Amino acid sequence: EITYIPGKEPHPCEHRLIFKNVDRSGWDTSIDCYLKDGGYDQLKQALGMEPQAITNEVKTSGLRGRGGAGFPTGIKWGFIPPNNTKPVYLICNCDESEPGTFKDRYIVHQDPHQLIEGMVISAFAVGAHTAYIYMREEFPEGAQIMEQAIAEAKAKHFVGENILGSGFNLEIYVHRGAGAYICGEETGLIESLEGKRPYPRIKPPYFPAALGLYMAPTIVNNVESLCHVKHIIRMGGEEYAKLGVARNTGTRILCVSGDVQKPGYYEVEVGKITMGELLNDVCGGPKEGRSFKAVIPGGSSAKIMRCDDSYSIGQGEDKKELGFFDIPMDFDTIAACGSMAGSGGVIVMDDSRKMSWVLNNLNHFYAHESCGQCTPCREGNGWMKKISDRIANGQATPEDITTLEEVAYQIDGKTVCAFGEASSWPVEAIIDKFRDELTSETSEDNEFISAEAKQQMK
Ligand code: L3W
Repeated sequence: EITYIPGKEPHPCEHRLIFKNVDRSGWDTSIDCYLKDGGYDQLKQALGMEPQAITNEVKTSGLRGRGGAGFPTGIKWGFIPPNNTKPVYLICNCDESEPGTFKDRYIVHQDPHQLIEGMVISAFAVGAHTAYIYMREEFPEGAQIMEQAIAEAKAKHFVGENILGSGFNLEIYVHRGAGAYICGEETGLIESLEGKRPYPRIKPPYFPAALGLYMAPTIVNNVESLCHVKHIIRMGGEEYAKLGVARNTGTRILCVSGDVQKPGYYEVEVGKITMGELLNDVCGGPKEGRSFKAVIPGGSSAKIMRCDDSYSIGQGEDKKELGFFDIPMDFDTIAACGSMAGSGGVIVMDDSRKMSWVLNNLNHFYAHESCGQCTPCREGNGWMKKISDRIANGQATPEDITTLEEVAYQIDGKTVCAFGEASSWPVEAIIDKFRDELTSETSEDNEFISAEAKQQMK
């Protein structure tokens, strides 16, 4: 029987695949510990399969990427050109930087061999002989743990040349980033890995699966996604697909932060739990004397949702109205409600939070992290920060809100990468949902704004 560190036991609503060994008592990151738990058994199983059969299992499983976009993993693997003659690369995106997201770090820190096993199976499936773990700069200990785990796995022939006598070779390297959010964007990451400034590349037309690292086919997957592959092999794609709901299969780790009694990470079946069950039952409800005001459901780039709103989803006979707390936590429903499930970071705000502060906090982050390649993003995020500074400091006029909204829409859809949307969506949504509150913090006759400045603003 598995026991957990007292006080860190999973909630009964959880279904742990990936986090099974996280916070488990007597568990450590050594390979001996991992092997005692059936570690690398799925690698042995996978090496006896045809690579295409592994990809087919992943397609059947319905696994969708856990990094943010929710793109089907098996389909992505299938984009490697069939007539390819170049080396294929596998990259594990461990740049986990989306505010509100803190799951991949626990996999790395507490169960590194699960990630290595998932990576070797995935590399075998896509025909990669070189794999990189792009590790966020702020995870120095994670990099050490992974290096150590790779060395242990190599010593036991799970990584390296002729893995377990199969004839399959794979080297895995840990590459540390330098502390930039944009390096989590897959093409920025690839540029950084090539030793360049991480300016994202234009996609389409060329996605990394066709032209990626060194202009060769490259599969970039999130840490959690790669770990799921091991479980898909263990269970079979069809069984795995029975977890979760249609088109939103398996489990995923939700990271809940902010104004709840019990913030933390919770691995649940996708779509089997509603927002209300997550926040009230699993996370213990709002803090003493407070009520829930707003939630960002999928990392800071996802659009904010009001807890007192209802959401109309579906069409025709399937059309229905959902109260906020009745929204199931799956990719498609959250998207239909106008936001996104993203990277699983659920940020909760209660009635003590001022939206001008939330807006300002986010704008500071994105203005700091814009890589500066595209003018609308580089300049626009600076403007948005300055305007929201004024709103947060009570130095804004109502017109500032209109200008801020216009700037956001001038960024949205006009940049090389998704950072444009990631930074403008939060602003658009906060203004859309909380315009009255923001406006109430402004004044036509704001004493802090000189007549000259007011004239300039016009
Ligand atoms: C080949 C095609 N490949 C799509 C691949 C593409 C990528 C994946 C998803 O942004 C999300 C975003 C942010 N041929 C393809 C194809 N692909 N069509 O599928 O692609 P895409 O463009 O939908 O998304 P993306 O640019 O990868 C990622 C959200 O993430 N986000 C979160 C970031 C934070 C973390 C973290 O901290 N862990 O991930 C922030 O912006 O909103 O929706 O692989 O190549 N025809």
